[in-house]
Amino acid sequence: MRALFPCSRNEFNQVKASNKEIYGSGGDQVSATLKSVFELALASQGTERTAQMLEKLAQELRSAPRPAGGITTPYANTIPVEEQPEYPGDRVIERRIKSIMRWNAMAMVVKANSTTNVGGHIASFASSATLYEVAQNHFFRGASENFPGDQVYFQGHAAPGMYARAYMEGRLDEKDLKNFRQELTDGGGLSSYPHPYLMPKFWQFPTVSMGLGPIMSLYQARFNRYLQARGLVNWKSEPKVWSFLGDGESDEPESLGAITLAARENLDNLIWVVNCNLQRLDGPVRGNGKIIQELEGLFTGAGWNVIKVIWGGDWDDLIKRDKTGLLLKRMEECVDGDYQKYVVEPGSYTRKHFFGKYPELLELVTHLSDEQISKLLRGGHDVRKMYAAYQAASEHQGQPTVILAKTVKGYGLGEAGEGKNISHQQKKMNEKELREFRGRFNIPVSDDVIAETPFFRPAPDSEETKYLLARRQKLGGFIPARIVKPATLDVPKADYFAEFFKGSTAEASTTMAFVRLLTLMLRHKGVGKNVVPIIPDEARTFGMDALFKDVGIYSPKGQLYEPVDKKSLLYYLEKKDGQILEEGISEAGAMSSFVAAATSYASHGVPMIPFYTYYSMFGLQRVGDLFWLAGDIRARGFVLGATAGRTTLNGEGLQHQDGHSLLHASTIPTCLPYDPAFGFELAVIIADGLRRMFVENEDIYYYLSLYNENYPMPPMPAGVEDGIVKGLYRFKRGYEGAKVKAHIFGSGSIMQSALKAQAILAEKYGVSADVWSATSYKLLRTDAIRCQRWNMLHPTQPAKINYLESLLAKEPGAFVAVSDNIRTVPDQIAPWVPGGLFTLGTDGFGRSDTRGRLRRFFGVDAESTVIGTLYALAEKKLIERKVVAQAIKDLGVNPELAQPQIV
Ligand SMILES: Cc1ncc(C[n+]2csc(CCOP(=O)(O)OP(=O)(O)O)c2C)c(N)n1
Ligand SMILES: [Mg+2]
Repeated sequence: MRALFPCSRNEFNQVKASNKEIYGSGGDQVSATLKSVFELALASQGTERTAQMLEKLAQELRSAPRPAGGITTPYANTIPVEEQPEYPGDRVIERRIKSIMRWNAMAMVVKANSTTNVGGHIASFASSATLYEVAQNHFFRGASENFPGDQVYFQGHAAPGMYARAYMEGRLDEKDLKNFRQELTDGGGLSSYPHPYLMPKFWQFPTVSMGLGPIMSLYQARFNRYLQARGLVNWKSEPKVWSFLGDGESDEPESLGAITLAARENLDNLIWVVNCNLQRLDGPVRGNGKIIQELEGLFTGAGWNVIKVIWGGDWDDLIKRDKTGLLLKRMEECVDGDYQKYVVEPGSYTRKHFFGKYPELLELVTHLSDEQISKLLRGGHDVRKMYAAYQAASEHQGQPTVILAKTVKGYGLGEAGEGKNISHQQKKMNEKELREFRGRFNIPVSDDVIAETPFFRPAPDSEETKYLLARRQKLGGFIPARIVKPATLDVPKADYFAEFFKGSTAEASTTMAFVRLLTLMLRHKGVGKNVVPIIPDEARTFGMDALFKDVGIYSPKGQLYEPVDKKSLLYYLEKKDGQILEEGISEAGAMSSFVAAATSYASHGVPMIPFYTYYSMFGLQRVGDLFWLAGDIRARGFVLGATAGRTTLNGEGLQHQDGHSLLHASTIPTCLPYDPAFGFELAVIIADGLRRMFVENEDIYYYLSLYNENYPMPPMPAGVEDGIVKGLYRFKRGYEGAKVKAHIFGSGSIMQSALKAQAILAEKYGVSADVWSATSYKLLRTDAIRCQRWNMLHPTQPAKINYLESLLAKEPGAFVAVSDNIRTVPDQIAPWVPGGLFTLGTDGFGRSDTRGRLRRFFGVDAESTVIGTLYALAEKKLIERKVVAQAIKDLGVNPELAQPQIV
């Protein structure tokens, strides 16, 4: 105290006593004491020094342990001017480069929309150009020997800016830019947003579905730690994962839903940059509040290192000269709606309404013209401020960092769309607006061609091009770039799973079969270490808990406690190099981990084999967008929807009983959905998947339904492997010599109904039914569609026969499908089944009851299958209708049973 304040303890106590009167006693005594210290500091040290001391204390406060919850600091830059490092780049050249990029990014969108209506965005990149350029010139590290490169998640709507840079780098040419969003034109153009599926050498991470970029980047950073902890990589330095997101994007639950994980696991390899241009698509993000403050509170509470970059260097002098504290007060008072207004109104407005609120503040800006006031930079447009933030973030240890950078949406577009509510959708500019833009950024485009918005690229030997290339060369190469080094795995062939081909009389479910298969995979000498079991808090449900002890649960902290079940053989083991990713109750998080593991072959040149097993109802239906993204990002791996089947999973009722995931999975172009009925089918499918993905390097992934119904697992009939993989094979023929023939397609657990129906039909109705296992309706359909299209376009050539036709063309009788999924799943193949397909399925909401009652209710039990088959035969006039009526009576089926499907 003495050292700081040249006052006696007596003097201090006097001030303290008077403050105590104001603040009262008890808890408030602390406030009184703080206030006393503050007043004395102010009196003895002056405003400036006191402010510095307070800032230091605020910094300490930020890193102090605290309970979860929001905490904010003043609406000021986190990094004080004194701690701002020298800018290492050539600001003049960098500005010229950036200006050219601004022009080309804008021109690309305007040009495309002058002749088409393909859309595009100008305002997002206009606001974030500095955020990217500082990182491109000084931070993003490209891949090099023993270093996979920093992983950067670019904000999807800023894609034109990334193309504009790649154009200047010489990676894209004018034709590419001209065909922005015209991928089917003239040999192909650039994809609208980051899509690795469409531009596999350029984009690494799809981001444009808001919220998915942030959550994936977080789990990517964690997966990088996992790979290191398990000794699967040995990098010379650790890559940083950068994620750029919009402030509006932070509204998505996925964006913020997992941020505590990043802090808990000390992911200091993760840097998020939130482009706080205060606007989203329709209008302000938080017109009545401050998004930066709100996010600061959330991230600080979650344990992140928060760096606010609010004010550009132009403000430093004003802040310094403000001895009253009124400037900060005014900054705090204004809401984001006000700040947006200051962008669209002239400087005179800001003078009057922002500074003019207090005469002292007006004084502060008397030396500035209105024009200068209107140009006072925001932090996110100031390269020195951004550099300081990136530098601090890169060096920060022990916590992930979020940089909250304040910018202007549509920066530089002026009247055409700077800070306006319509800015997001601005994609056209008239000649006057183009001239203004050109003037503001000094682009050498002449008046006579400006209306055509020509692209401008400095010559290869220009200062700009040389500078730009030298910077990227120094940093290891271009970003974004998706460089996939060829790598294959020595995966097991089908015979490794021979035990499944023998079958077993002991009852088992396909889930149990899968767990056994996964155990075999984990024990495999060649690729066991590449297996990544991922589970969102459901291992016990699936009988996978034995794996906890076998291979351990990944935890960067190891296990700091003794697990309650330590005495049991299979206790809950967490360890630093654990193999299982136990994600807790976060399907979005688990799916993000799946994506990280499933793209490890591309990101790191280390193929991994993820098996993500989850409660099927909470997968495609809940986080379907991430499944879609897994296709785009070229994921390779297995997802397993366990507890599948609207009637097989009984008891759990409406919200749990899944009968439609297979249909959802069918909509994803690179996903192969399978519905195996038996252990041997599972083994054949997985062995084939391993070969296709990790030997043939196909960019596909698998979705398999797993069920929890126990029944004897039969041995594999001879020669069915090809049919299993293609989607249909004859599992069990009906008896020979019958007059009436039928065919029942079963799949998954409901195969049991098909087999029982086969026996009843033979015994009671003299019908010989062949039972087929339909392992994948989607694959059958895809094959049929492919042939159909070819035939349509080659009408004079011999028609191609699809797989289904080749199997069924000569089969007599009626065809019936029975499924534990909605009818649309089997109906996918109906057009190609000779004489049509009669389908039984589980349309409608599930109910809690026994399996038997549920199957009767939905009409997919053995008896209903018999009736369905007889009906299909009667429809074809192969039997008489009265046989069906008799069967309904014989089998005790109530014909007036309520229909489960509503509307
Ligand atoms: C999941 C999802 N919902 C909606 C959209 C449509 N959309 C595209 S951009 C946008 C606004 C973006 O605002 P912000 O995140 O603040 O980005 P900015 O362009 O302002 O940087 C919206 C709603 C989307 N791409 N993804
Ligand atoms: Mg925004």
